[in-house]
Amino acid sequence: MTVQQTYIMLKPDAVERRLVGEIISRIEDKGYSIIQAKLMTLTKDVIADHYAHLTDQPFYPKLENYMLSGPVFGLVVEGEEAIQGMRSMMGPTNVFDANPGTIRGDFATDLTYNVIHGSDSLESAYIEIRRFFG
Ligand code: DAT
Ligand code: MG
Repeated sequence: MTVQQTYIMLKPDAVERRLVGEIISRIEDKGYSIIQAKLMTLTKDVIADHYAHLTDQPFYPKLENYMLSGPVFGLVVEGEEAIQGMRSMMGPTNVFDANPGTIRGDFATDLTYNVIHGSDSLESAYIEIRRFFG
């Protein structure tokens, strides 16, 4: 068991739908700590860095518009095995496979508008925390 930090981002639909408190409650109830947090408005450049693995995809313009559509709430979450733990709490990328009880399973019905981002590996957590918190 290792204490890890992961980058979590509550996407524009989560902020607009006032789900921030509910989702933070779930993270804290699980036993993780929030060690940094801020509301931010993203730029096209930051979005392209963050989703560099997807810029060639046909759905990228929609994803970019979505991420530009309002502020996001970025968090650094810390806890035992927090990277995989948060991915489990989020549910899978495909919301149609996301079980009730997961954040995407409970709050999302659309592949793009899926409420939450979480780092998927130690390496991406390190890069993403630096990208958004310096
Ligand atoms: P995740 O957010 O689960 O880490 P990802 O990094 O593969 O998934 O993709 C980033 C986001 O891009 C994802 O949250 C929603 C969007 N996305 C991924 N695949 C998609 C698809 N086939 N159609 C529409 N949007 C998609
Ligand atoms: Mg991802």
